[in-house]
Amino acid sequence: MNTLTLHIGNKNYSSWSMRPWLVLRKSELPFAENMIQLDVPGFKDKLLALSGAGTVPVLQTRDYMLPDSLAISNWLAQAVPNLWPKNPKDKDRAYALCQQMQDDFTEFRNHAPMNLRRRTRTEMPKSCLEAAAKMDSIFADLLGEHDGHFLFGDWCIADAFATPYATRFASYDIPRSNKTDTYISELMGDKDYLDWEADAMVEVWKLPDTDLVYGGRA
Ligand SMILES: N[C@@H](CCC(=O)N[C@@H](CS)C(=O)NCC(=O)O)C(=O)O
Repeated sequence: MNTLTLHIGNKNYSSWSMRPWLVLRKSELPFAENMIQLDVPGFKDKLLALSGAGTVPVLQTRDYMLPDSLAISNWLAQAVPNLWPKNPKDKDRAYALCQQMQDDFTEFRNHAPMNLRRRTRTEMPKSCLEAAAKMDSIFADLLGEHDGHFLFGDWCIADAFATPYATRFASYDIPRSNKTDTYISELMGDKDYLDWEADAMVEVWKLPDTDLVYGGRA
């Protein structure tokens, strides 16, 4: 029996849920998943029944419910080695970058919501493009600094946090450097990501407001 259950939102849209799900896959710990359909009547009560945060993801461990994608990822990193970079300086930087990816880039997140089914060439407002360019330059600098295909060399939690952003660049065809473009292909070619994406493609729930942003199709 699995002792871990990850409570998540819809796979097509829930960027926060995707991150710890990818970390769990990389941890190789067995886990069950429970999907809660978001933005339908009664969904908030279901989230509040899981934890006071009232959001997903939530990791249900043997003893307690742990909300927040970074807290969950860090819990897993304490259970399993090598989910953070081995070099302590890089570990601190990777952690800080995850926090920045959670809190910053609001204009990018709001204008280009994660929507894995979407592929459009979209005219985005300047504020969105500026935030995306800032992220592109952070990614390109880190990729230039480290050997390997990922931000800190080997795959780590920061790459899980970057993956929803990678999909936004791809969904709306947002300009990026060659380095970042290659990195996006790496993240979106990952076998665990592809499993998540395959589930998203067959989901029947739709969020029309999200599908329609900047000329998308319902
Ligand atoms: N900081 C939290 C944010 C989680 C979050 O906002 N999750 C969204 C789903 S993508 C949610 O639960 N939204 C429902 C709501 O806020 O009512 C995390 O990293 O887990």
